[in-house]
Amino acid sequence: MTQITLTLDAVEQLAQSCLLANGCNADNANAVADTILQAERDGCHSHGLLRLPGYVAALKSGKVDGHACPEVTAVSPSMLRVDAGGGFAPLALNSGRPALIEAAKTHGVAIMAITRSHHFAALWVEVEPLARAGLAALACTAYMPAMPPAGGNKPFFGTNPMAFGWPRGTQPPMVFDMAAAAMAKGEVLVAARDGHELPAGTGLDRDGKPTTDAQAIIDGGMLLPFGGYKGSGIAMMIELLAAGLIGERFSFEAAAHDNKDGGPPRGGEFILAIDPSRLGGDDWLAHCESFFAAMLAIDGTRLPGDRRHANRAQTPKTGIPVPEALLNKIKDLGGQLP
Ligand code: NDP
Ligand code: PYC
Repeated sequence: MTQITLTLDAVEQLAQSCLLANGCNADNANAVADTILQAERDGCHSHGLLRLPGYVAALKSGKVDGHACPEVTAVSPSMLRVDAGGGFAPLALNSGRPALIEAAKTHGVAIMAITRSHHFAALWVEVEPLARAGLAALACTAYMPAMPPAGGNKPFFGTNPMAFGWPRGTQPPMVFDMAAAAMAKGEVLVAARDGHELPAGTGLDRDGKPTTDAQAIIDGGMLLPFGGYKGSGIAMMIELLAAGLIGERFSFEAAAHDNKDGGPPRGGEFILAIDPSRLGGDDWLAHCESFFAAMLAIDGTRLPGDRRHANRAQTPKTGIPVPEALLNKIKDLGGQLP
């Protein structure tokens, strides 16, 4: 596969110009392009430029409003609702974040519910700023049916990611971010594109047989929850938090209403932010740092997010490898390099 190396600026401009060319206003284009840039910068290629054709498809079909203007309302002093107005999630997140941080600092804990949004991104991008603001944060969202509940043979839960961020004072926050599926669908798409075999236990083919062939999962197969019934339970919890609790669509409802344009379906997101200084005592930070130190003293361990931070330090120097075929597709869709 031929790859072209782009600078970070070029990635951002490519994404922005493509979104602007397909019906986003500047606020929406900049918010989505920034999310794509962060993914590419940290080496999360499954949720970077790869997603741009899907974003564009949703704009072209009219499913997503590229001019959406999110509205933030306080349901109670510690509960915020952001009505994304049928737009992509990144602008809704940016719009609600300052009020969420303020409410969590004022009341110790706060929730932000995002509704009428279209989510196609990695979740660590969303909890990291909250952890940088000194808050513990949990975010989750549902998707469209991609895996069965434990024991079942029909996709019902989305790949349903969940991210957890923890503040670490002057150090970068710890951010753990995982799909409830054994692997994110985006990673399966990348593996199929690059011809990589998947680990055993990732999914089933269209006949319900276990497979390590990424293309077989995409072609009518399904993913499996990570860890059997445990991942299935987490996926169910995420459906309840990101749909039931906030009055948005469950994955099976999202699919029933989706126009199948390949872009993100309508759905919701649940974000919880907690101020650790309220319950953890004056020394909560040092106490938790001693926990991380004890954990990392065990040979072979690392913190979740370390891989991304290592990439983040390198990519401004090395640039971003983009498959030529993807770059050409984005150019065909109106994306322009500087
Ligand atoms: P991974 O399985 O690659 O990684 C899950 C987490 O485990 C990461 O925080 C990762 O950190 C950490 N990790 C991996 N290896 C180790 C290790 N040896 N020691 C400690 N921690 C480790 O991610 P998934 O495939 O589950 O998900 C990929 C992305 O897809 C996520 O960002 C998720 O938000 C996104 N997604 C989005 C969806 C949506 O609807 N918008 C749906 C599903 C997924 P590190 O990154 O540093 O390796
Ligand atoms: O990787 O499973 C995934 C995914 C779904 C929506 C966005 N990413």
